[in-house]
Amino acid sequence: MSESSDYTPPKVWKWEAENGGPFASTNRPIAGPTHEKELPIGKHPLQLYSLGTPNGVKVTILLEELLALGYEDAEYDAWIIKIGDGDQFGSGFVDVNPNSKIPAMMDHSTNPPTRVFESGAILLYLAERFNAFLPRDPADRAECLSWLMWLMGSAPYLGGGFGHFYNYAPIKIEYAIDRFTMEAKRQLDVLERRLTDNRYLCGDEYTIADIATWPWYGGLLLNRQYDAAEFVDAESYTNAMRWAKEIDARETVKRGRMVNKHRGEPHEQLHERHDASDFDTKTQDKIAAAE
Ligand SMILES: N[C@@H](CCC(=O)N[C@@H](CS)C(=O)NCC(=O)O)C(=O)O
Repeated sequence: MSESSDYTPPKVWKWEAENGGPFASTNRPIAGPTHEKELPIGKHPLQLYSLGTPNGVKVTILLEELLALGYEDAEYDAWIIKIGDGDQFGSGFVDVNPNSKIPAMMDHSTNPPTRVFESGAILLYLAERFNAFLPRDPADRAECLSWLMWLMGSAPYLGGGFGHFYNYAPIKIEYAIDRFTMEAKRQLDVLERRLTDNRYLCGDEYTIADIATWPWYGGLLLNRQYDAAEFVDAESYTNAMRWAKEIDARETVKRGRMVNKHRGEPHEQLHERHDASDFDTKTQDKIAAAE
């Protein structure tokens, strides 16, 4: 391993605006709003403020799954929060999520309305509210929540660790890439072993644990994350790959992935969703054709 660092940390770290790498324009060492901005509220009880990232699509996939099962109360408005533009620091968004990260959700069917932030908490809230995608049997439920919490604890090593240093960081640091590739591959092996004897993470049932995990690790295996499938030898995780492809083929997953997506193929981008018909009429290709 190359040893090349002439950096000695100062006694007290100071914030220099340019030291945040590609996210320097939005990264800051303090919380709280930067500007006043109310959030819009649409016609449905569930108001989602999000973006089509792995954390965001966890929620839109679950909502589309619930709607496909016939839970009409799962209809939702999905508003786009452009984190590259700093929308997550608007006062209205910070009121819903003091941590200034997507996804965040308001449920206006309660009085007063209920705020929920952290994608895992949103999945659990919706699964409990609709009594779906979460096993009822206590032992199965414990297994499912264990995998959900595993994902919530593990994904930051994949995104903030591996993805950041392999893909986004302005310099390639061998030590950091080695450390986080080791961990990402260890996590993939955890999944591989679990999915060797189980169709889904919690057994035979497709649950919020799969819905939370698939956008991260399924995305990595299917080469949608960090262009790193070859680097991590995705094909060697045969059972995790079988699981990733099976979930990828669900129509609900295809729809969920389109919501609040503002990059990629125009026909896959539905910037905002306010009605089920928006998938047919408001994708970016349709909007461009109508102009
Ligand atoms: N643990 C959080 C993580 C959410 C998160 O990291 N969201 C990212 C996008 S995927 C974000 O909003 N980043 C904006 C920022 O850090 O300013 C969750 O699961 O909801």
